[in-house]
Amino acid sequence: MAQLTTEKWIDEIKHKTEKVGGISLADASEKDLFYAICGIVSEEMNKNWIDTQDLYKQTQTKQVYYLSMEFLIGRLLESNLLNTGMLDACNEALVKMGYDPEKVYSIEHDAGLGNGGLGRLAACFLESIASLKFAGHGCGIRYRYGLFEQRIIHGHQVELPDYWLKEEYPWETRKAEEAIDIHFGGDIHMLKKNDGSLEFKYENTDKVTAVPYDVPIAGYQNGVVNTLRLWSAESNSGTTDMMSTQNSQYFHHLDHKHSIEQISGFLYPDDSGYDGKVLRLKQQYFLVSSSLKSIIRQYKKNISRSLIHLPEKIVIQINDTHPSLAVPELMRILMDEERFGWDDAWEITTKTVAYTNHTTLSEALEKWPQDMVKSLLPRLHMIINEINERFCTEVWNNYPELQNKVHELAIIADDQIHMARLAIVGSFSVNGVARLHTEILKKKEMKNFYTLFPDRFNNKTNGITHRRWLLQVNPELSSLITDVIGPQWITRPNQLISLLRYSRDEPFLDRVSEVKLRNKAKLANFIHEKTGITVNEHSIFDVQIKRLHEYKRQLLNIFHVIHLYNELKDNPNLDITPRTFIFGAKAAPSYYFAKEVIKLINRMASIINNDASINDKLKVVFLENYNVSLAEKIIPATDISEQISTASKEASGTGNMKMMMNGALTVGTLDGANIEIRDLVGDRNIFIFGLTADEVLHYYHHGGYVARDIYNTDERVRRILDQLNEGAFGSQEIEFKDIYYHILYHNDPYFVLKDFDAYIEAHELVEQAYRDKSTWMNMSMTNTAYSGKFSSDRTIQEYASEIWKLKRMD
Ligand code: 26V
Repeated sequence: MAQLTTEKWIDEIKHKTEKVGGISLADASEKDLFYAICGIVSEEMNKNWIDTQDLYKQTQTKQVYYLSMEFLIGRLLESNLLNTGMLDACNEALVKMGYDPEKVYSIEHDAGLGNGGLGRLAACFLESIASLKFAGHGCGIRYRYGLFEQRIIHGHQVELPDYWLKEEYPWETRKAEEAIDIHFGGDIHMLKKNDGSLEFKYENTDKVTAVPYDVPIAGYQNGVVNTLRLWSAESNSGTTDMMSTQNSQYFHHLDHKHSIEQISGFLYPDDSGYDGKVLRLKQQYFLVSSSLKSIIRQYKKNISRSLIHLPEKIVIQINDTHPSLAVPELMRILMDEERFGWDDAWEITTKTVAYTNHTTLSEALEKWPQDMVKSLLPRLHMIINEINERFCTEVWNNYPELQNKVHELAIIADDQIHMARLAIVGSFSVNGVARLHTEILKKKEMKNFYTLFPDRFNNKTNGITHRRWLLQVNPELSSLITDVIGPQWITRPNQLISLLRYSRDEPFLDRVSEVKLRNKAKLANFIHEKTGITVNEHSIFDVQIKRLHEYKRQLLNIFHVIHLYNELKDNPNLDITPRTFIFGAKAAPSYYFAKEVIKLINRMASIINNDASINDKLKVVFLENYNVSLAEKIIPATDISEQISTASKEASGTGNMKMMMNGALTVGTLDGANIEIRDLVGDRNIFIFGLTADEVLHYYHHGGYVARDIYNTDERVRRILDQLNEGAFGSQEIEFKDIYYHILYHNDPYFVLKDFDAYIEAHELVEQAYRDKSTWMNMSMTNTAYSGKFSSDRTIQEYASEIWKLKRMD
């Protein structure tokens, strides 16, 4: 891409603010500069955007569409500058003009269109797809409200709406002329035609207009610009036409308009518990129908009028079951609109759709009540019924050994539609997101389906874009890396392995450790600014940042903190390395227990941070409103990465990869991708503790764990639980009693007490290791060196060659 010099940048910024914004540079605010720079970058990307799409058209190359209810993209300005090769010059220009680039970039409101790992993965994938020159695009929803903004008030989580579109969003282009009509409800009439075929007519449907807003996704300095298409729900009858009608009609019309706009109104904030809300089902169909229709429209325009060869040119990857209505919707389009018979339509559909599973937690598995689907999507309901009938018959006739399992396999059972089963039956690929997770799917959770379709199942261990999560967020470490191994790692992340040659090079490690210290000092400043808490940058920064969920066991972490606090109260002279425990976590608004844990963390923070006798040996910080931008500040400053889920529960984890890449050491269970991290770095370079997945699953199936036994025998545990029960940390005695009861009377379903001892021991090893700086830095560098495997470039390369069958565009 054209390189602007620093001087040229200053001219361009001046031109944009004055000529386009109508403000003289002298009066321009940081916000004015932000929009001016976005304009310059957009112009630069637009040229390539058009060329890229032209190229795809001309070459008729196969394209992947990644359908996802979530794209957690965060801010885009800095990454767009980086990927267009303009970051350094822009930074220099801003500094020359007397501005702090970071301040200017932070004007951008995070696009928080996701809950957590699943949504951030989708964003990392888009970056890698473009950087590897694959023809691939995202399809999602342009929610007017993203994930709620979290405030901590008196230690409690309070949710505020995230109206991220309050100010103009500089990266989107509204494509009104490409709008699509979506139909809900209505009556279906079946007509028998002369040739014996059936025709389905829909009447009295509710029509919703889906308007696309396109966001460009730039590859890393390669001229590729792909598209993230976000759909917005609009009602197409104008309000002004209604002004003259009767009052009551007018209000009815407004109501109707409002209910349509609600479809893309807000992102559901719950990434744990499935909840059969009709609006969520509407959102899913809205995404699926508008995306498929627009994909097919383009296919017809650019490739062929007939869809018979669709699977050769198009692949649709569905991100969890949320877009799994893609299966019956594609069937509907092929049969009712394109006039294919069932068998051909089924063949095309099941060769086009591929499904990724992201969780085995039973409470997150989607099931929709049949009645709800029937009234909202009558034609899809008929098709799902037919898929189910045919599938069950096939199992019954051809798999005698599964005859007694038909109820567990059936897509419709007990009046519910099981979306994971629909997705498996209707697609050609089913993948898990880390080795252990895929094994659990095959051997346990989806065992019967694996018997039926062994070739469909495959693993694609997650990854993260190292360009954002190392190069962009940790520029100083990145430039040290480039100094010793050259810049090729930016496009060939496996080359980070060459860092092993420097993992005992003391002068190099000293420089790396100085960078870490500066990153920590910077985070310490930020913490002070935001919370008033003073933290020591020489303390161990021990970090747990992720959604708050029982299975992720923030409770185990805070029990460790309470334990250390108790020890220090007993023995104030205890010689421990100072620690700063940093938490960031949002709880689903309706998740009572998760909110209790947030309260407990905040309460311990205020007790410990204000206890002079602790002498600054312990600090606890809860940073509110954890999001992508906050993660970018915390990760480069992390020493210890807490990945302590109950084994078998965390499908993969991706925060673990981000922190490892930035030189943090993992304290973790043998769960998700932690196992693959351990396999690479070896036991010496990671702190593994606790039950294995097999042990956890064994307890679930056969019993044998009694939490109270641990309470009775481990006095450290008893002390903590008694403190909670007796109100030692509560402002009233009753506070935190529920945690006590939950653990002892529900028998500690996530094995917090069971793993407590091993966890404490792991942290004692952390403490010892930290005392020997050169060992620590060697371990840290070893982690960075092996982290190349966890680049999403590797993951995407695997999807592309093993599932999508795409070739790079070079
Ligand atoms: C479920 C629901 C249900 C109700 C409404 C909203 C909603 C949103 C998301 C989900 C599914 C959550 C599944 C998920 O996020 N899984 C995470 O995926 C990551 C990427 O593969 C993986 O690293 C994490 O381990 C896994 O928990």
